[in-house]
Amino acid sequence: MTTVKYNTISTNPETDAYALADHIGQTVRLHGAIYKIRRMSGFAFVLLRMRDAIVQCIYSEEYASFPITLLTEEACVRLTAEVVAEERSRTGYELRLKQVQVLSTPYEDLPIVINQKKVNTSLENLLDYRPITLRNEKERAIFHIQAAICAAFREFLIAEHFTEIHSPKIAAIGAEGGANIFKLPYFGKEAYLAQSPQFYKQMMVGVFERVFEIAPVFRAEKHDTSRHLNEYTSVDFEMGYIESFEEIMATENRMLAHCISFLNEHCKTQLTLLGCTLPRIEEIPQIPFSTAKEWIANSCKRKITDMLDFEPEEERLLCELVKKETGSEFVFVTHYPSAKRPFYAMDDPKNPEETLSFDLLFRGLEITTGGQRIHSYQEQLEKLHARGMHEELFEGYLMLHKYGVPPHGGLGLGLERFTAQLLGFENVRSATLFPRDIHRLMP
Ligand code: AMO
Repeated sequence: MTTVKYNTISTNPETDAYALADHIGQTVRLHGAIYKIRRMSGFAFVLLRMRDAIVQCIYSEEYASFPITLLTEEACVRLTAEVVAEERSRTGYELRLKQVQVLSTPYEDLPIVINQKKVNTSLENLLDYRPITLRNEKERAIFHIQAAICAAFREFLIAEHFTEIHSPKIAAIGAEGGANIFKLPYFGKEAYLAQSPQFYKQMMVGVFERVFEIAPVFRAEKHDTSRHLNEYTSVDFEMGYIESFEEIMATENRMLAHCISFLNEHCKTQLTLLGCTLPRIEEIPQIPFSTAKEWIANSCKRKITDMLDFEPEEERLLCELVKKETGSEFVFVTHYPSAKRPFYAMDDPKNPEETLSFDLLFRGLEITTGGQRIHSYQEQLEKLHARGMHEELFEGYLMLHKYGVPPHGGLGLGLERFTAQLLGFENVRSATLFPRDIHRLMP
């Protein structure tokens, strides 16, 4: 596999905190925001929030050519400092401030304390003050990890010959069906916000064979739960010339394993800060939906109320059972009932009541849906008609089937859900930069 360098650390101490150790005995320039000033007797610790880390500087009148009163928390500064070897320091050096250029100072004091280890407040407050709470070291680490997850997926998919695409987010029809679609006035017509890139990624299989996209999608979910957002980032891929839908699961299995080793390599500091233990991924176990349903019902003495889908509690219980039995924190549930899957899902020729599709559950929550798609024009028309859908509306999409497309399939993974489960959060909003939910449109 080819490797793309991730966040390459240069040897420029002005921007790269990790390069400082190479400059012991020298005077360096640094820039960043003053994160915290801790006054001691006769000197002060000044924590500077740099692009990649928070570094501790020492202010003392003995070395500095400016008064400490010039420094205020959240001021953006350019500093000159001497890097002096210091055995007692964790880093092996201390940074003695010499000069400062104040580039900007905050207009007001912050309404919330952000420079403790953790922002000590409710999730609501954390989100209300997002532009500043994200500056907290731990909050920032979450999104550093999320960025690395995307970098890992990209690296893997590019190496596996997938081409990145950018499909429209304004569409004439919904791809996923159901009522959770946002309507949009569009120059005298009605348009919709894309629920997924489903149709476009399938169309692009006819062009590039293997494609992926990491982009926002929109769901008009009216319910207010810890796992639903109205806008989330979907990691989608679609691949042609598959021989079975198991190939899609195998590709996701490898993509996730690559992601975990990528995070272990590139995000140690952030993972430690967040106290996160990454899961081990070997071969992810698979279980058919109907077998899983019965297993949960029998083992947990529960009545099955919905034969077509899982209740959230059942997903949680299934993950517990799988972990106990196999040690895996992931499980693929396969062969979902046809009645519950979208019209593009391929039915199992051995049992048309079921589809060649799957969900991936991780630590009690669905993080991915995927499966094989119908590629025959006739078959697709029949399924549309059987569902009372109008083929005229799908003219653009059906060109795919009409003019030939290989057997294909793919998946969509919710980035925020995956991040939240990985980091052990109870609410998907904790892993969302600026969540959009039924109550929240700001900031
Ligand atoms: P589905 O609708 O199951 O499938 O969505 C795929 C994955 O997206 C995430 N997800 C959500 N995350 C946060 N808030 C939501 N409201 C939300 N809804 C879904 C979940 C889910 O597993 N086109 C298919 C995918 C495919 O078959 O390729 C689709 O969108 O993690």
